[in-house]
Amino acid sequence: MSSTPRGLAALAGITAAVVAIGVAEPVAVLTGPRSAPLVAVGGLVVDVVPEPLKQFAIAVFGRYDKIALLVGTALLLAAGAALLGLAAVRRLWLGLAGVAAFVALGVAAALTRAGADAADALPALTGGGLGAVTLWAFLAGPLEIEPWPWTPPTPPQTPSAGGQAAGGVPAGTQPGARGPVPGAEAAGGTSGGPDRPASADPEARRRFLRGVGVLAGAAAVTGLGGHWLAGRQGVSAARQAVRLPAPVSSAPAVPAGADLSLAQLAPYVTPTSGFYRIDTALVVPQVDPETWRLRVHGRVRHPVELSFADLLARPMVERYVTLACVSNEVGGDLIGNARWLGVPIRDLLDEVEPEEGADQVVGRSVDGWTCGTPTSVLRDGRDALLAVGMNGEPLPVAHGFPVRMVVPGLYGYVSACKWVTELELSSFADFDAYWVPRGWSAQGPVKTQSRIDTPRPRNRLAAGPVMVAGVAWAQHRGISRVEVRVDDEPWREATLAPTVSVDTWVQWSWRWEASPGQHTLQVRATDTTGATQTGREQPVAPDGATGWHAVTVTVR
Ligand SMILES: Nc1nc2c(c(=O)[nH]1)N[C@H]1C(S)=C(S)[C@@H](COP(=O)(O)O)O[C@H]1N2
Ligand SMILES: [Mo]
Repeated sequence: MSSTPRGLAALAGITAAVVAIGVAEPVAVLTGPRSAPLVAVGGLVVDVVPEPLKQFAIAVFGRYDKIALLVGTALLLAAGAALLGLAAVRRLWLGLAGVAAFVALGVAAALTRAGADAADALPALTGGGLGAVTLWAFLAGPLEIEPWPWTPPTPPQTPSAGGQAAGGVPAGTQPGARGPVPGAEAAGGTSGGPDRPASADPEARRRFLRGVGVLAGAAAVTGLGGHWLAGRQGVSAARQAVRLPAPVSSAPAVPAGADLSLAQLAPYVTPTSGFYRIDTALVVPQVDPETWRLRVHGRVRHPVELSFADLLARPMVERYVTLACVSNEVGGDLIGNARWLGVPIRDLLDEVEPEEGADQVVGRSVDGWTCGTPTSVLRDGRDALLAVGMNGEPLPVAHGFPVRMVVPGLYGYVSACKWVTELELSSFADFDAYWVPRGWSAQGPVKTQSRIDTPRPRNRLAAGPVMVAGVAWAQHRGISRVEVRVDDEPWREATLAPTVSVDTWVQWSWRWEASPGQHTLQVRATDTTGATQTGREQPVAPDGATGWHAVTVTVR
């Protein structure tokens, strides 16, 4: 029966952890969602886990990698808490030292987040404090369970003696057994010994389980309540109140025929709701436009600081730009095309006058994430924007509300800073942005790529004419040709749909006379510099995948 008290001890540890997390949540309503221990520790994990592991997580969990991380952190915490309970039932101080270690981890994680201040330690400290009290209550206090293992074996008891008639002190308790008394330890491993069945003290057991239920329930209520309150602190109301100004220069109209409107083909303009999302933020930063500031500073002659109103008062342009992620695999969907409204970054840089040699503009997000963009790219005339609008609406919170960067021709990790609050003029020699020390290239021009959207690998095709179609992109260079190949036949030129500009992807199509059997379709694109997409296969790290997208189908 010794497994029963062990189970109870583990349960005590887990309950203490639930109390700690549940108490920390409402405290984090005051100090900010990123100071909540689970989120803070998860964020620390995101920043420190080796890149291959992160790639593995993204590959395995895909869009759910963040949820997987939080669930994983919670499961590890639960396992650690169970072990703590087991340790604490023999040596209370061991359990409390373990709680202190967890608290130290939570505090360290919260304090090392960008922009953290001392108050961010509060959720972990309060949670840990009440977690420790919980552990004590179960193992030495009012909710006490029998220490394990029991030494020396207690003789069988009469029901009257086994209850807790004696003022809450469970009968049979061995005070020494839970203190740092050598005898208790010597008795370890007596699982075969004459343990007293836990059922001999059903009242103590019931009291214990009632304690677990009440505490875990109360923790769930405060935890969920805190979480709900934190959600109400979001900026969705502020976002809805934003009135976007009209652009002085509108986006060109999408030409008729730019969208072939085929069922499986990505639409020319990606609906905002379906736009991919990539960032390191475990909780989406909630940035109040009232208090938002943009500092343009560093190696400049005239640093400036702008409010959101200042930004909205500047001349705005609206442009279609296709944004792509460097982590997009060949054939992948981490790419989308939207209509962005924003202030040209070029004009701002002209005003602050970057110093000679300041060849990198570091975009810094409120959460500390950074990207490094070549100053020359931002000033070469392309439509690099501080964007406030996406597809005619204020930026969605997850896509960077209130302000983000969008730079045609560069992967997002070197250019598309969401929740941006600083543009710091620096140099590539002096500063490495977030992904660079993690093994990614400091320079991230988008590689010429193409994708087959229809047919799809599992489509059943009938012999005869089949519309093969997809998208191709080489932002800011533009696509001049797309070719398709069936098996080892010669490459055939596809038809390019019209497009708005060289800064967006283009749809392509090709009519295939399909014959029965299994066939592999391949696609490759050529940009306007005349360079044809390489067929050499390279992984996404360090600067973007290469290779030809291939789709194998069966025709009947
Ligand atoms: N603050 C912040 N901005 C960020 C990132 C990030 O992790 N944090 N990720 C970048 C990357 S890697 C990409 S591909 C784009 C994706 O933008 P989206 O989520 O709006 O599609 O955002 C960029 N901006
Ligand atoms: Mo990305």
